[in-house]
Amino acid sequence: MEEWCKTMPKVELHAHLNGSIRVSTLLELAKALNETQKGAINFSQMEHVIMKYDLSLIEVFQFFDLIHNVITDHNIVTRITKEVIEDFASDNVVYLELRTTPKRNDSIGMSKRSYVDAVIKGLRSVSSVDVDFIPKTGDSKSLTNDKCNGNSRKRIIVRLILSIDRRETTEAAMETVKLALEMRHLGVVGIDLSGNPKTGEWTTYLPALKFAQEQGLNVTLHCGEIRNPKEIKNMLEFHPQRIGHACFFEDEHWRKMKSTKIPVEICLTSNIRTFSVSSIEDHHFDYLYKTKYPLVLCTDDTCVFNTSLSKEYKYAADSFGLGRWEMFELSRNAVEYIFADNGVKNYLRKYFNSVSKNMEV
Ligand code: 6MZ
Repeated sequence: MEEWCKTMPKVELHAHLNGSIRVSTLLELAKALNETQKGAINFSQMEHVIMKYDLSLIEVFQFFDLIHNVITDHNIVTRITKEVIEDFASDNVVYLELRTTPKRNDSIGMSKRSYVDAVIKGLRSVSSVDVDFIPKTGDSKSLTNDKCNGNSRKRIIVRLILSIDRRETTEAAMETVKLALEMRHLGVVGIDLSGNPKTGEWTTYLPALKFAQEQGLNVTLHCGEIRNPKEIKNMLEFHPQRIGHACFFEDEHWRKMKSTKIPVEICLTSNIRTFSVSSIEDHHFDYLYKTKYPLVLCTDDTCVFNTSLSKEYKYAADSFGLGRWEMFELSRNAVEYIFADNGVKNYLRKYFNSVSKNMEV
């Protein structure tokens, strides 16, 4: 079944760049850093979090700090991006919205802009697969179906979402939104609010998030990753274009969701491993799926949670009794919730249609 899930075309809408770093690259970079700067990395802590199966949210965020420590120059950002794209493409992800927090680090001459430039360089440097990340003018009219085009090379369409970390200031968040607006022609399609849900107040970012929406950027919020009914209610009233997780929703939140139909990015392994949902049988995927609520299966952080999108589909199939056809439809439906323009959407709809005729479902 996992092999079949791998061959199925998939759409990934909730993947954090640095949480998806290859484990081998992380270890290699950590070793190199320790050689040049003795004690820069706490290896035993790193091994502990890599090997540990269940990670509390606190440990997950310690893990991110460790990953961020190895990013000591722009070339490393470029390399991580290139490898992450290659990994998603080899898992047959045909459309990927990759999110990352633009980082400013004066000690290494990195600005938020130069960080995102390094990400874009990573997209350009992939050679094993065609990476389509520049939006076509005129609503992506020139995106053509590979088969019609006689082009047999594998292709992945990538769009970027810039994240705001809940540790940042209002001004830093606004800088990220302005950067996203300036980089729309390079495939930036949205803004995400993420980071440790126990940190800060989301209202700190409201001016930046409102500005983003007013300017036509899509907004997705990490929402309900911990119990915080008031924050969940206020976030839903803001009406983001999508939300991630939705683990601690109460009846009043689901009632609101029923009328707004905000699509939910579901990350099964992440939610189970961080104890945000007590058991897979209790996961809200079941309720949302049965009520035909708009949802999309995603990975969150392939490195941190040792997963892939194929594994997430298999996990859903095993846990909730989905057959091949149901999984294919789940994957196809995700196209409706992407942030890219209608040209890309139409291309993907046609692509899924053509594949459905040849896939054994
Ligand atoms: C909240 C998360 C997250 O931005 O450096 N991030 N935020 N909840 C999660 N679920 C467990 N997983 C990842 O990728 C890593 C950053 O993404 C956010 C955190 O801010 C983390 O530092 P980038 O590419």
